[in-house]
Amino acid sequence: MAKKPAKKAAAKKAVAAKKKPAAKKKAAAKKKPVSKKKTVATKKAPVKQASRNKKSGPSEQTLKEMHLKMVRIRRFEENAGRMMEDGKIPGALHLYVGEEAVAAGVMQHLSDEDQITSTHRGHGHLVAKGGEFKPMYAELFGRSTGYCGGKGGSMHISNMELGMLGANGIVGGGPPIAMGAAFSNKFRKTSNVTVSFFGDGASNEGSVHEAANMAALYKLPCVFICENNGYGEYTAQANHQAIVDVADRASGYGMPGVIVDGMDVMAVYEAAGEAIERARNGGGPTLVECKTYRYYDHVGIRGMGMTYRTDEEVETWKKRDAIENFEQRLQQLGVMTQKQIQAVHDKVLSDIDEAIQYANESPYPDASELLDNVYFEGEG
Ligand SMILES: Cc1ncc(C[n+]2csc(CCOP(=O)(O)OP(=O)(O)O)c2C)c(N)n1
Ligand SMILES: [Mg+2]
Repeated sequence: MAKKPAKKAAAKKAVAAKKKPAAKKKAAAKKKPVSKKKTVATKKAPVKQASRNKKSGPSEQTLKEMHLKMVRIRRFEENAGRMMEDGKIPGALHLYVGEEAVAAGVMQHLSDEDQITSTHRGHGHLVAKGGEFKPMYAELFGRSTGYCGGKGGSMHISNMELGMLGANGIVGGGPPIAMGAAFSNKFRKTSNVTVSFFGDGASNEGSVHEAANMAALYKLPCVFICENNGYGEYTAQANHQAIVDVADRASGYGMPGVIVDGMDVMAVYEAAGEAIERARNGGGPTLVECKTYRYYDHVGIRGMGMTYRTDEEVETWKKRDAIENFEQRLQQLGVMTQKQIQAVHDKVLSDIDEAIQYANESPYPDASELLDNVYFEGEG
């Protein structure tokens, strides 16, 4: 894949975008699936093109684990979304369905000692990081047996033992936390890596630019994963930024940028693997942009009935479904049979039933615990 001066390309695109009449601009920016991985690099921050190395490719065990992670995320999410809309789960849930390959491919490289920061769309990140269904559902139900004792809920769920530094209701809130954790890892001379997930919308936030700038400056063991699903709430990417590829911004931070097909778990696994290895070995941060898509609305399954994207667009992306396509690939590779794949789905569904029952039967936190773990400065 050809290297290109990202700065020039971005500037050209910005000029081209200005010249286009609004209708044409919208049509041009219609969310299209990417089919190939591309590396963006500058003279200052060169990066080698990630190439498939068949000999050292993922083992059968790794492939099966990534498949399991994706199935666990999807089933967890579908059930959570339904329960939210049935009024059993309070608050708003932002579902990750469609984007599973990103979390599964990245997390496959991380141990519990490595940390992540998540987003408002964060259940998939925690599931892939090793989160268990029971304390996750209990947290969503607001019960004391949840990961945060029922006080965090969907958008503030965290678990330090798993290195999950937190989902975040503040768009762009995660990267500065990840940068700080990476600074701590470097300062303490650990070999841990911190990965920060954020969306295309979040990529416009000042907090993201500041975190990326400092991470590159100090060559921190940090990886920035932009989950570009083409929308920030109901605003298409073309209406919230003048660039098409968020990875173009990497050169401005002084780090390599990589674009990867976020619907292909193997591609994500490879690209994330290189970036994480570089970070672990003192090579500093990378911006990995995963082109992906959320199947459901911004919030929940039924959503709010906003007309901001076409059914055809959704269907086009669903044809590239990360799980279905990977399952076909697993069978072609002789790694799993259809029967074994079905058994994975069945087991995940029965684990979910058990976890929902557990969450339902768990108590709410006691009123006396209301101010536990609440930190404040000053008199009180
Ligand atoms: C600082 C801040 N601004 C605005 C919002 C409202 N908000 C919630 S989600 C969202 C869109 C985020 O888009 P993106 O980062 O692409 O993530 P996605 O929802 O697509 O996964 C916005 C604007 C917020 N929660 N925090
Ligand atoms: Mg988005």
